Amino acid sequence: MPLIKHVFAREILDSRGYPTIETEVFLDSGTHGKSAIPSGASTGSFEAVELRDGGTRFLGKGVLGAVKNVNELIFPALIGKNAVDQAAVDGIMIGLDGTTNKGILGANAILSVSLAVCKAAANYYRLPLYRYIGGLAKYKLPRPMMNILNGGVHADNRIDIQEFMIVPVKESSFMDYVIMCSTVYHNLKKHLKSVGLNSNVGDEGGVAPNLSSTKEALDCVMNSIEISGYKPGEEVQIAIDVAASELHEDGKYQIDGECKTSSQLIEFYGKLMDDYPIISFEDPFAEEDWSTFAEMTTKFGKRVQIVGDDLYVTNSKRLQKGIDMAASNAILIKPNQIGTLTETLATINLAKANGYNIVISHRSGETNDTTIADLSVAVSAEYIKTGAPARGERVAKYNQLIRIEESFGKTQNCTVVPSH
Ligand code: 2PG
Ligand code: MG
Repeated sequence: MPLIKHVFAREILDSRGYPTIETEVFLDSGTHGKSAIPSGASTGSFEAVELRDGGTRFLGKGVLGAVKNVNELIFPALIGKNAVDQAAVDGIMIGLDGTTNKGILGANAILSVSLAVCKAAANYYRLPLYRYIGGLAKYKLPRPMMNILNGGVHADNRIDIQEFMIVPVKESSFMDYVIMCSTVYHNLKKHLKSVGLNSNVGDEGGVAPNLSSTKEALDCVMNSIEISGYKPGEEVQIAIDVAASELHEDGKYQIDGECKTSSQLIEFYGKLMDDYPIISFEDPFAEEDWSTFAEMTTKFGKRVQIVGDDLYVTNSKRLQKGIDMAASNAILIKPNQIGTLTETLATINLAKANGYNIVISHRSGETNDTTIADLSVAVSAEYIKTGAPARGERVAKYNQLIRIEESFGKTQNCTVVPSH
């Protein structure tokens, strides 16, 4: 039984240049695991607490308090504990924190230990992380939802919708998905340059041109699919993350210079679906607009994927409410929204048991930690959303999936099966 010998956290930088926490766990066997925690910009209000120091250092975003909590409180509580018993390890930290939102120790502190313990235990058994988490399952690789055009709070332009993603349609190898998406991405950049628009990238590696409406953004994406030689709808589809909590004001939604009621917004989405091959709407409404989510799911749930991100915040209680109300048919999973691996897996299991699609997701502020790539395979998620095929911290996840796919060819019975 591998016992936890040492836990040590430090402050490092994330992809936006803000501090985040990195934690290393050492076992008595000499094996080791390391994790680094991402950070969101369009965060849901019901997410577990990301502990920041405040004050003036690092513009208040320091995480020395979270680091201290790991080194001085969590480490003593975990020393000598069995690293393989993930639920017990996570339970000890949840108990030590004692709040429902991990507000004392910080979800960033707790998750960093949770993931590093899991990685150390996987290393102890010399298992790939996905296999240690997933066990003897028959695995499939996720399909990428690649964010190629950024708006909302992830970019300094006038596009209201936060993410425009492309999704390969036909079942294929992960490498073929990557080739397809990367081709479209580069043609999008070329197209923007050719029409005199900026092709610099936003936080998640997607371009952030100065367009001013949803339609203009979608036309650009369609154009780049076509000039790449792919048929929109048949070979490449579109997914969007509206991140609508950011557009919600006094019960209405501000989009494309107009103020829309919830039902007008549903109508707007219906029109978008008629005009463009959109297969997935993430957070089409604000995080507390449950009834409109349910209305949209009743109306369009057979036709498209409706994904709850800020709506569920990877929290099984909120997901249960969504299931009871039939508020969506898919969930976005971000481990740092809830703060432990055990709770993340519980939410995934609940979603799967109720027929929801699983989309494993990065955050807009990332690190080179590739845990989500392994997690997506471990739970056979339908999709992974981890940004554009650009920027090291995004590409790190795609590259890890390329490696996993390669290892399947050599070692075992994986199949890549169609989703949704
Ligand atoms: C989202 C995410 C990731 P953030 O809204 O889905 O794309 O953004 O990490 O800023 O919450
Ligand atoms: Mg989102």
